[in-house]
Amino acid sequence: DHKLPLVINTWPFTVATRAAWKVINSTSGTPLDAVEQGCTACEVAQCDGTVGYGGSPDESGETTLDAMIMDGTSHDVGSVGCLKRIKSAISVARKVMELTNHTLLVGDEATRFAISTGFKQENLHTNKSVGIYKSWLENNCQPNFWKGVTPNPRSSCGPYRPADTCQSLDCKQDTNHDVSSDNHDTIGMIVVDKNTIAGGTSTNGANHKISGRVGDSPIAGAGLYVDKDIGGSAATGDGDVMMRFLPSYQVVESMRLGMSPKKATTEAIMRIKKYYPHFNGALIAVNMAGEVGIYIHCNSFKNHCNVN
Ligand code: SD4
Repeated sequence: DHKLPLVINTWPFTVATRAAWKVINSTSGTPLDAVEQGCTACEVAQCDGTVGYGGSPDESGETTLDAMIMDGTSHDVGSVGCLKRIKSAISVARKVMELTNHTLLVGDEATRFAISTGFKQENLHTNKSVGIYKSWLENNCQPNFWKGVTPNPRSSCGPYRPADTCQSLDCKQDTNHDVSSDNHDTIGMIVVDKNTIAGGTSTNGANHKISGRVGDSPIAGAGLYVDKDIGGSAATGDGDVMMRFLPSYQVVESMRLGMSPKKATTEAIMRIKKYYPHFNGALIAVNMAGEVGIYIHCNSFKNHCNVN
């Protein structure tokens, strides 16, 4: 017996869940408002250092943000990728959805759009992000996202060492990504009430990404997908790998064919695992009856595996 309304999100980001719940439980609250407020709470709280400002500096030391919001009734989507110098990524995404005919704006131009709609431009650095960046520079700039040796005119370190000479275990996996349970947490949130469904994502991406990198979180069908006739799904984890499979769309389509949320998330993860056995990632899903399913692929996400 599942009760609506319902809020689910990735990770134990209860500050976000509570903020969304407060909105959806009020008389005028809509799932879209709840998603925006929920993800905003995480951006303000800098959940796990991987949502909002002050986390995951890229190769040049800058924090950039990815976010998306989707309306399951109209099928409207608004997204920002590699958003710079603006803290409220999910709210800018909502402005993209509501004020424009576009779906995704990126980089400095997304910043310009945000400023034109009233957002404040701010530095996203914190002492913590500067510290993470400095220690990375001091540790020979281990190239997280390059395949092999790369002369590096792009940042102040380099030339890079080849990935296979590094000592860490991660280097021996199929991807060079710096993935640990501390470095890959997106908020993906879905809110369902008896009328409709909405979803959102927000993240500062991956530590030491190549400047300009956009992950899965702002890509419809990859980081998130919602459909009022079926339900919704959201992803967290190694977005560079996961976005190749549009897993959130896959989950919703599997549920459309009759799979439970649990089975659909399991199946979508298995498709990725077949090609990338060591990737880190998880999917959450809910159908319009309020039935929930999640599947976590355990690698460095292993601390979270007991919920499978
Ligand atoms: C990304 N998927 O940018 C995001 C990060 C993440 O759990 O979800 N971490 O690749």
